[in-house]
Amino acid sequence: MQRTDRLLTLIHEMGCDSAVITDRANVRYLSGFTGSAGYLIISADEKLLVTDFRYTEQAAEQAKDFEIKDSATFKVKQYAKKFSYTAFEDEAVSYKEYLSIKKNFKRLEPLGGIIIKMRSVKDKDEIERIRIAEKIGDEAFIHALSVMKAGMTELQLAREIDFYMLSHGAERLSFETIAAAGARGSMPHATPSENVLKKGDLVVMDFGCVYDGYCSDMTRTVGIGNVCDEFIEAYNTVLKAQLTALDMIKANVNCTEVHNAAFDIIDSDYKGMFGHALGHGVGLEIHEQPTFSKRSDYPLPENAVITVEPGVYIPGKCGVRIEDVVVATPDGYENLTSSAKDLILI
Ligand SMILES: [Mn+2]
Repeated sequence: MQRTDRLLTLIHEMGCDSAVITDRANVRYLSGFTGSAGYLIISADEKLLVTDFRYTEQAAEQAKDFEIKDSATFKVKQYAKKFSYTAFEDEAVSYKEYLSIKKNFKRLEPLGGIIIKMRSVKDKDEIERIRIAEKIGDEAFIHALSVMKAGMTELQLAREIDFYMLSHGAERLSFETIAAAGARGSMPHATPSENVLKKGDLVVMDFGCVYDGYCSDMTRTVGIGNVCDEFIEAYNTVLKAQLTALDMIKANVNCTEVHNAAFDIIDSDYKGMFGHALGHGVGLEIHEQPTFSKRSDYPLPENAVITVEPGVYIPGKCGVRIEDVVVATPDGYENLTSSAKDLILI
């Protein structure tokens, strides 16, 4: 069934006869339109995409199932008179947007996480795009290994990874690349700095790119020269946690149980040093549903695409994180990340 038809079924169950969709990723998901301004009005009778002069031509090309309206001339309030209850994206509108929606539609009902939930299950085309994006990341990692050396800065390393991805098919980065060496690695989201890579450092690299709208995400941790036994032990603990979690993954496994399995392995040796969720969905956005966390007490949907990224963060010393992206299948998972995971020493 088409995505808009599935949405219609769900909003009818809520007692709504229409939906107004303003979130950019959701607009793209439902219509195919990639422009930065535009919203959808969906009902059983008609599917409209309202955008402005800059995008009307593009919208007509991309959103073939939608009738395109120019916001300069389209009278929303007039049009919306025929609706009784309209679902709106309570989790994705600003207060200003809310006021404008409220002015134009008679009665509103919150849509909640309905579209986010739809998006948590990927179709073949979506998985294929993430696969390509992840492959660009894998290749960027090989490139990073070839240029990494003591004396270069985190910023130089990050820009090498970025430029590689952007010049090998990526349309943009999924998020600002993380490259954190030595003690800076203990900040899970360290932004790259002028800090210089030194012999004995562990270097955490977390990066991803977007291919045809879909995000990739991966993390590897690499040693410069010989690293001390303490760091190697930390690395092996995180690797063990990741492999244990991966082993558990298949459709319908409880998401919190997967998180806890990895968490317990790290926390028993490194109390309080793995403080984030084990994984998050990826898709049109870098952080989507489902998640592997303390609070994700629900079954993992088949064809969810999700990261598995345990880490350990030892203040003043180092950080280790290893992250793959997998697709949940009935019997297990497909790993979309193919980079090596045994500790690499440069
Ligand atoms: Mn991630």
